[in-house]
Amino acid sequence: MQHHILELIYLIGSLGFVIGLKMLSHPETARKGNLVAASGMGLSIVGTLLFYREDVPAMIYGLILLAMAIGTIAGWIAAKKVQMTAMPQMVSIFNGMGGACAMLIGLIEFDKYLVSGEALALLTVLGSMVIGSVSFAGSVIAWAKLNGNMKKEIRLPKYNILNTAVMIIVVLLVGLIVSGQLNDPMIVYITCGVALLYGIMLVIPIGGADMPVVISLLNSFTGMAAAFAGFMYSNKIMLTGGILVGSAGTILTVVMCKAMNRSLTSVIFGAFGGGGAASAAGAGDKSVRDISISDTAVLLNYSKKVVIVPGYGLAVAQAQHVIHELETILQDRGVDVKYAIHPVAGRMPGHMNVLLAESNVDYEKLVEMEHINPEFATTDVVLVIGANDVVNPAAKTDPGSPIYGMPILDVEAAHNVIVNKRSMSAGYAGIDNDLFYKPKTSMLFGNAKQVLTDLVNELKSMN
Ligand code: TAP
Repeated sequence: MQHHILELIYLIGSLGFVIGLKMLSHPETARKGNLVAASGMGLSIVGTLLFYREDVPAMIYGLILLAMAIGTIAGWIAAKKVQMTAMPQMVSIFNGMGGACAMLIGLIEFDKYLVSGEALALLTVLGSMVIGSVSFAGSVIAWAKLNGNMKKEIRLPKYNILNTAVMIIVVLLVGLIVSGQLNDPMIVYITCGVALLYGIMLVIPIGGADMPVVISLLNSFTGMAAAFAGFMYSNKIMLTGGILVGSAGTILTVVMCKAMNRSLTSVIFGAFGGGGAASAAGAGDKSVRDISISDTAVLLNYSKKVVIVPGYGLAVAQAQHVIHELETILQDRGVDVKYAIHPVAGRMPGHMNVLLAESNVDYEKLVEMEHINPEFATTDVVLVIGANDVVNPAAKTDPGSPIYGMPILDVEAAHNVIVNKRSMSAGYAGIDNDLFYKPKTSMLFGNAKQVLTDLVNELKSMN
């Protein structure tokens, strides 16, 4: 009877995951979707504690509850405190925790199968341990890089050959253990160590603009590791959750690669995109044209169509509310205002959507890159706020550029381009941007929040 109740709970939990995931695909339902999926997980955890086995000593329950309390409090505080701009590193470290769980499960469970020599069971245990280790170590490195703790590019000579060799060693070791040719527990620990090393080596050379792809790839690894663990325990909710995370992560990886026009192999083995500040100093004697707040306000006020391009700087400045105010003022004066959303603007997938949703910008006004690009030719003013790489023409014109091939927002086609940023500093890819020196471009220097506030006040005074 207990078993059937648990099966039913797992079914409801799995449905929660699927429905939640579906709801996450639209900004309007995403918040609720997260809650639905979390409730499915909560229900499954409670169900497991109540109905999984009867012979568990009270002390073990005590330990489980203690671990859950510590994890819940730590997760709650971290999620409450995190700045929107630090979200990618938090996602990365949380993902790493999932990988660490799968690794520990493998380490705890392997010896009984090592003794019995069941090949399939051993394969699932080691699958969970190895993939979990790669995901854990890789996520910690990704966190350190995104958090600015690891600024120096470390790239060993012939690193791609080295990495491939380490990966082959891991696969060989797993093969030898599963086939029964090696059955010393020490070999399993060594395999785990080499898998951890591989995780570190995989992420260390990957730079700059390729980080989002790596994070979603590591996400899919954690999902796969959890699915292996679910298979090993014959636990349906773990299996379903793992498969969903694994496949969602894989799809996101493919989508991100497409958005940046990069193949997954070139992300993993190509290791460009870091760029540092290498070519940021390429400005030479080119000059830019400044524009004042009042001239910008006049230009905007008498436009028919304005497209706002939000970027990472908008998030840093926390200027999402004031940009919405600017949009509303212009809209009320009969100007057609839209936002151009680049898939990798900001520092995480959907960053601009989340940011603008916070200030209640109408979702209909957020237009994806492929739909807004043909509209720039009929746009009077493009207002670029804290965006840089996503409007850099080098992606189309300079084969030597680290972002060459990445689709960009074709703002140059508009009649006027006004770029707001604080200085001539480079963006994430560390490269100079020719757009700033084009005859149609004017620079509106300053912190995005201050500049937009001044613009709003100027527009109000023009009434
Ligand atoms: P970036 O190219 O990083 O440029 C942001 C610009 O904002 C900077 O040039 C900076 O110039 C300006 N800025 C910073 N703080 C500002 C402030 N307070 N007020 C006004 N401007 C400010 O941003 P982007 O165009 O959004 O491109 C995103 C980049 O990040 C891409 O290269 C992408 O591949 C990468 N990336 C994306 C993701 C995801 S998934 N979205 C994740 C990791 C990396 P100043 O310093 O001169 O102000």
